Amino acid sequence: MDAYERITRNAAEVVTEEEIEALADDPDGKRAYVGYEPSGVLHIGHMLTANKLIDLQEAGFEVTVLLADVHAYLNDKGSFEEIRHTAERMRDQFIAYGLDESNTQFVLGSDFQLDDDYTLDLHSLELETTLARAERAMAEITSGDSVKVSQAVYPLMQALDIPYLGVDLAIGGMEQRKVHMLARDVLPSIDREPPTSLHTPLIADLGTGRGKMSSSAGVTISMEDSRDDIESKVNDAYCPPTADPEPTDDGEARENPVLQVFEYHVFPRFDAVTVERPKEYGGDLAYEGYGALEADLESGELHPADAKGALAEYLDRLIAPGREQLAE
Ligand code: IYR
Repeated sequence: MDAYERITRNAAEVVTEEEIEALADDPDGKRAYVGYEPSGVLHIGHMLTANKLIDLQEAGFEVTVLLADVHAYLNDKGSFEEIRHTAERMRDQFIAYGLDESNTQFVLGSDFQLDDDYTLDLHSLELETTLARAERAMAEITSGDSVKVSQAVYPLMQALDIPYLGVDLAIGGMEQRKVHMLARDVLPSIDREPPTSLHTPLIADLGTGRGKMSSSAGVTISMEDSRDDIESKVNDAYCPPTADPEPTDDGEARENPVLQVFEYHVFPRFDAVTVERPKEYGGDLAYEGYGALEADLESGELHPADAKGALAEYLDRLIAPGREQLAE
């Protein structure tokens, strides 16, 4: 796999292709980053962007993980003290999950976001941005009904993080795309380059295949889950024998979350996947790529129950090192 393919595989969107091609031509020493509001326990949402960071490390990038404590505070996630404490626990879990420790820089937002220069640049961006635009950028990040001033400041700080961290590429889930588009528009007003970004897809709720899997609602997988927890959540998952399920009766789109987790979590991290089956049901199946597994589920060769059994096994292998870390 060449560098461009590795950098862009499984991405929902890159902005722009030409800019990513230029980075892929000479990735050594280039820097990519993701920011996370500290939340204590890594869950499948963090793991999706972390997989992309691992791809980027394999392609030669250096990686920064921003533990966005000030952002979490602005997004009403608790007292600053609590958030700080939580941030400290996350670092080791990322390493246990598979980020290359020698090549990952962990930065707390508060290490640079409270400096004078940053604050003045932030105020310049505030002057350049309407409240309506800031609010739109945050639509998929915040959940509260009323918009606070803090939530208008938040995306501008996220934009400013990019030049202050000196990164060449910003990574995030699709819910971050409007913040990155805002960053492209406003950073030139303070003589900074419009940033390049790459967005990972959103995975549907494991239980229903609707909406997006999140840590706050519905069924998700976290590093706190025991093997039994994983098995029971995966066993109860929505998994029709197709990658393209019918919408619900009320017209809501549905995905197959079991296939999505195979595609975005399992295959990027394992060279081959074996589905164990008793001899009388045809014996084990081996897959070297996601496409063949999807095709077998659709044709009926692979039964959803057997796919789920394998999914639980591989998810457990991904999560076990972090779970042990948490237990210490
Ligand atoms: N908005 C992210 C957190 C975040 C991401 C980046 I990239 C930053 O520079 C700062 C914060 C979230 O929703 O978790």
